[in-house]
Amino acid sequence: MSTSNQAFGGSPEQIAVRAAEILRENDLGGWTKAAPRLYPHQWSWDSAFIAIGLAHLDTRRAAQELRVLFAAQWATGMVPHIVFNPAASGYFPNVERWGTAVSPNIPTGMQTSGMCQPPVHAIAARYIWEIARQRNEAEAADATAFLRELYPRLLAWHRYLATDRDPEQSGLVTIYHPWESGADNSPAWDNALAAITVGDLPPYERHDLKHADPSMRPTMAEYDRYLWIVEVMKQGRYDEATTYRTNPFLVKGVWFSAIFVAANDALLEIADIVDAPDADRALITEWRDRGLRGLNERWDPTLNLCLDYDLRAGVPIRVQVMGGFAPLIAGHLTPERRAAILATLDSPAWLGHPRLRWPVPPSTSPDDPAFDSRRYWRGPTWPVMNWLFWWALTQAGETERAAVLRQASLDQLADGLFGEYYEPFTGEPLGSLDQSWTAAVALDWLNTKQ
Ligand code: 2M8
Repeated sequence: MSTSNQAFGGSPEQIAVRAAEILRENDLGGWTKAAPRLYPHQWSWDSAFIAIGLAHLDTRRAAQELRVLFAAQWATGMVPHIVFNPAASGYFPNVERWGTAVSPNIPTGMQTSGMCQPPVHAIAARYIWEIARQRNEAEAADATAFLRELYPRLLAWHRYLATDRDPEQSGLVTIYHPWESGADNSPAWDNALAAITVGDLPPYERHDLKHADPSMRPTMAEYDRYLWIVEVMKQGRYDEATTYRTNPFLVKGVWFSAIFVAANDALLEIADIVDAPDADRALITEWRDRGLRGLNERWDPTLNLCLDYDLRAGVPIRVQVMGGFAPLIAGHLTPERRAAILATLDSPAWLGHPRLRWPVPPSTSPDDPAFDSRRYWRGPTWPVMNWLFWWALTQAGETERAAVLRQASLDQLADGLFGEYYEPFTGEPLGSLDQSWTAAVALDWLNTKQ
């Protein structure tokens, strides 16, 4: 791991070389740990981004990343958010604390958490195939075979999200836990967490505080609630219907749902490549269109952002967080919505903020009262999220904006430290260094022309 950036000039070539090295260092043979020490296991959405970066080094190895993850898919179709490495210790909650062995749905012999993360996987699988096709015929043939193999699993994963996680058929995915959002301590979850009464919680020791500065991590009050939700889910044997009835945290997550829309578009393309039945295509189209309608209903014309919805409290969550840009990620923008969302993005509350070190989106707007420039998902900028914005802008044909964002993101990474997240005003790298998904997205930017 680099502890100093003194010998690092920050040229694109140097960034690419170091990014590839990090992915190699964090490679545990067919799968990649999310970070050298803080995250020693395989995380679901990290893996998808990692596969996108790996594809530029070795498309077969990239495919293997997703193959290993999907081997832990539950019988319900859920792809768990952590696949534990039995050889690693030092992360909490560990598999014993999760107690997922109580579920009849976990695959035999697997050690996983009992919840999920945003479904970037179909986007990643589609990406691998595209890159393989540009390489040579042998790689393209292997990538097509890989898509054939993964397609039924991707379909089951999406079916799970569209049914078990949306019994209301609202088009929006219900999340059971802030960890499922990926943006763990976002201010979006503050009220929903505050409303939770923590019951009889077995004692615990946090390991994350040994590997990261506690002032940047979620608070103890948040952790108590994170672990209490896990207790409740465990008591219900991770049964979906039970969780829906008993879970103290039940939120329609717009960022998650938007990624699901984009992933359904990718899955439609995969369905074409693998000659899937027309009935599948009709189903996936229905999920996608329902998602777009659901997001549309959560648009807030006063904030010009899309808002999460707290199902327990029955209220929209009025905060200015990155998730509000969900319609941009989902795509299929009407001219009015495009204009509105880009105006928000350019405004002083976001990319136009005068104090930003680089014009990359902070996880929470500096204008929001809950903004905290150093604490995790409450303000810092996340290179991997820059990538999602860049990708969505590219998909939307906003090539100039995408190019500016790509360059700003690479400027941010010129320190060679590959931070998990960055202080938006000073550009200081924070959290874990040599974070895998940061290295992965750098590789993608440096191998893409725009
Ligand atoms: C963070 O989440 C984990 C829990 O899942 C943690 O804080 O221990 C989040 O940033 C999440 O989005 C990410 O997938 C994970 C690994 O990078 O770390």
